[in-house]
Amino acid sequence: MPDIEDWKALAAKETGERDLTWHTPEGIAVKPLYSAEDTAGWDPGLPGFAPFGRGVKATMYAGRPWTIRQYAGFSTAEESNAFYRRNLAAGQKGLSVAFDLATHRGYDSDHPRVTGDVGKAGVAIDTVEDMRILFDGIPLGEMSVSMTMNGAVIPVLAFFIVAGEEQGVPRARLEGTIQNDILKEFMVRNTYIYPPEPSMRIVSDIFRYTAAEMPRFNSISISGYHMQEAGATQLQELAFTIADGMEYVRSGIASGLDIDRFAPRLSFFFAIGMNFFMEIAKLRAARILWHRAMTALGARDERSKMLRTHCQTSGVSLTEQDPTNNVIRTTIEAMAAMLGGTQSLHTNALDEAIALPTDHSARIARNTQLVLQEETGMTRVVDPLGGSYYVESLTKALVDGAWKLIQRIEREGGMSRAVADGWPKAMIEAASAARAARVDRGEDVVVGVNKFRLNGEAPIEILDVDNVAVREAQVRRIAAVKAARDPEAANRALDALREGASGTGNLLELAVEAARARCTLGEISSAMEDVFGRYDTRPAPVAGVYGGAYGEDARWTRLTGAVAATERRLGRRPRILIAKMGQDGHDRGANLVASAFGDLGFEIVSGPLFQTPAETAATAVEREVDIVGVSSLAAGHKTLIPELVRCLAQAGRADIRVIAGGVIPAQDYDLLRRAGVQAIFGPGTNLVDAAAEVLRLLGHNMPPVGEDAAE
Ligand code: MLC
Ligand code: 5AD
Repeated sequence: MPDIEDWKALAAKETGERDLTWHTPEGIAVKPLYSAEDTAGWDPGLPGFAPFGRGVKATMYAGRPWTIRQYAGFSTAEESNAFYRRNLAAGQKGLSVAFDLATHRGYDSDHPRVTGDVGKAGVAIDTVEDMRILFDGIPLGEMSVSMTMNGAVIPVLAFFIVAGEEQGVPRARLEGTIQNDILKEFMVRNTYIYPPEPSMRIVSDIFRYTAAEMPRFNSISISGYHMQEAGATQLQELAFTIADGMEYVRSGIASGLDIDRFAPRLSFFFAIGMNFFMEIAKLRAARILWHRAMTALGARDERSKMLRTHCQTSGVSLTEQDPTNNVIRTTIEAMAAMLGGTQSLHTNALDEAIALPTDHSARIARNTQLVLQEETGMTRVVDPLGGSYYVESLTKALVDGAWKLIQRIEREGGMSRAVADGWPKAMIEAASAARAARVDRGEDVVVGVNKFRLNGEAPIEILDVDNVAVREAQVRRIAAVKAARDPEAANRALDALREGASGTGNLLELAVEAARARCTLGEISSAMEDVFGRYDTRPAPVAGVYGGAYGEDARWTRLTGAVAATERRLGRRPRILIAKMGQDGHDRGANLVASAFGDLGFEIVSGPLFQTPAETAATAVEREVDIVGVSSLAAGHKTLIPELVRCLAQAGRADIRVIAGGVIPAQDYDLLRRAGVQAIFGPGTNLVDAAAEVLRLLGHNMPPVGEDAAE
């Protein structure tokens, strides 16, 4: 019988001693072969039994397949409702609501800060009436509904409860999940409203209310998804998510709740990217880690220790270029989610890098799951990869690696503290910059982007929401709701909420009263803001990681030389304002550009989040920048960027150049160019190419793109 030493000898002959070890971004050394000796002493156990590595149910999909739960929402409640109904008729099993960014940030659609955002990245919800329309004809006693809401979680959950009530469904029968995960908002997603402390109180108030009143409702969806989207490695995603979960449990206990009263209804949410086996192992490791953490925190009920999760295939792995490749990527990721044992899944649409899904792209995304469930036989066996030497080894490596990171967090005072200190975010941003450099340098291949790229592509059909029309419709409905309500009852409810916020009243309970009295989302949010204040942060891009990856690279050196030449000509370093406008808090792209350009020698002004075009123009003028680079990921670009150009002209500074980057469909390039935008960089842009283009705009004599690279 040949043994592993024989294999090594044979392998060395095949490769001439080449080292085939793959060092993953997680810091795991993946060998080309795994065998029994890698899993010696490791027992994965059985599904349905502690510590649940192989799954939380004994029969898993053989007993009941995962929930096909597509995340969706756009425009008005009417349009989204019609979309949900079409999808449910075509095989979708659960709902998952995407709200627009105005709603996320606690603004009614008629607020002047949100003109670019209404109805764009999700559905606009201002009042109970909108919520009723959203679920019209969808029986809330039978359909489980997830709502991705964190900032304005109190009014949104209150509207949902009252909409159910008015459908004749008592809250005790409502099934679903509220995201309610504020810690990761401060770390990566940025749709917070209030400072961290009152935000954590809101989470506990929701635990308390749902534990008492809504036994079938999951009170939180502790989310790693957005960390991976922001560039985290799978190990970071895993560790920070479990550590977030532990922090929430502690804050629930601190608010006086018994752990086993609320912990069985905590749920999780992970991203599933392209490292197939790592993702499968991540879900298995997550369950083992949660079981361990909850045992340590004193849970006795086994259900408190069961990690149940939703997964979404990775948005950031998808490309604008050659977008049909996205169908392939999403299929592979969906398989990893299922082989990892997810409870619920969203598969992304092929137009992910450009716009929200159309009926057509949403159908392909949904059918990916239907085909996996109905045609492959893969659901018939529980944890079919259990016992795989490689998968079990990876699972163990992730458990050990993540536990170490979790222990560091715990030693330093828990996740709230770590988030306030900012090191997890910085760690994620460093991983993100390193990944961007690997892709830009061609070390990590992205098919159709940095290898096998097509020459010239026709734009695909996309969904475009007319936010002006949506806003007008919402403004009319807000006015009608306000006209029909009893103003005194509304005021009383808002006063009670304000009082509860300064004292110890349950905020959700008080908001349910306000929702019944037809107070709007903006009114409920600002009543709490009166007491809590609104939270603000400033981006702090990392330095040295992106540039560090280039070392002595010839093209990099030419570009830093060009920046230095521009500096001599201008008499100071070229200065760029990296701007975020509207309620779009996606700052990964902005921070990446800031770190890469900073490493090249540009002077970076990182603008605050959530600016109006007038505020951004004022910053540009005040800081005397040469260029404003607008990063837009939430579809506000057609409204906000032309407005910025107008504001700069009004200030007499039409000479400050405006460039744009992010999720901007090719269909909109003409409109932006006509408005005065001088360069547009879509998803997948090589940052060194972009910097060359910017230097050209600043009058440096750079060879055209492509030629400077080939010099
Ligand atoms: C399941 N069940 C079984 C079974 N499998 N019973 C017997 N045998 C089996 N094999 C039972 C369960 O116990 C449960 O009943 C019921 O069936 C439903 O199964 P589930 O596994 O709980 O599934 P589901 O209801 O879909 O809940 C999944 C969840 C939940 C727990 C992960 O939290 C959820 O739906 N999350 C979705 C979150 C989401 O959509 N997020 C979108 C984020 S997008 P019982 O009675 O035990 O409950 C985003 C993007 C952005 O964030 O940034 O905007
Ligand atoms: N509809 C569908 N999918 C959405 N996503 C975000 N908003 C919507 C929406 N309104 C998905 C995208 C994105 C991830 C965060 O969630 O896939 O990358």
